[in-house]
Amino acid sequence: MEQPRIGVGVLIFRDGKLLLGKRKGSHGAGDWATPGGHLEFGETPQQCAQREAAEETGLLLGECVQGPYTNNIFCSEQKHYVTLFMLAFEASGTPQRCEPDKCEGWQWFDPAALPQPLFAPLNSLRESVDLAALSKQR
Ligand code: 8DG
Ligand code: MG
Ligand code: MG
Repeated sequence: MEQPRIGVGVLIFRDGKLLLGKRKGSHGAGDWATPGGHLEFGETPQQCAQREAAEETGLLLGECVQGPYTNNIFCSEQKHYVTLFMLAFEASGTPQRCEPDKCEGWQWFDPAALPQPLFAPLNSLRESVDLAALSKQR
């Protein structure tokens, strides 16, 4: 059994909409998730958010705001993640599918009308906080 790991999920808002992509090729395939990934040695959560957003979408993020965290155990995969969510209200560029083997494509969604199914950390987040309120927290 692996040790718990730290994931960073990036909530990128533009005109009140949230950027999500459909996961592919890894646990949570078919689920809608934010850009994100593993916190690497020596990184701050903000640096991780900016790096993952750039790697996965090509978007260049401005300053990020610390958001809530979630705790998720993926039983069938024997994985345990604590996800630190970071909020970004400034992102320049148009989202690109930079990792076509990992994502089926990016789309903007109204936080009040998110698609299903959601990746477990995002689903937990939605159960614990009001995403529409977060989207106005700039
Ligand atoms: P990396 O090797 O580039 O760091 O990771 P990745 O290839 O981008 O993998 P990922 O599956 O997108 O993200 C790594 C892990 O981070 C993933 O296995 C689970 C965890 N993770 C969370 N929450 C979130 C989230 O909201 N979005 C994303 N994309 N990953 C998350 O715990
Ligand atoms: Mg990722
Ligand atoms: Mg990544």
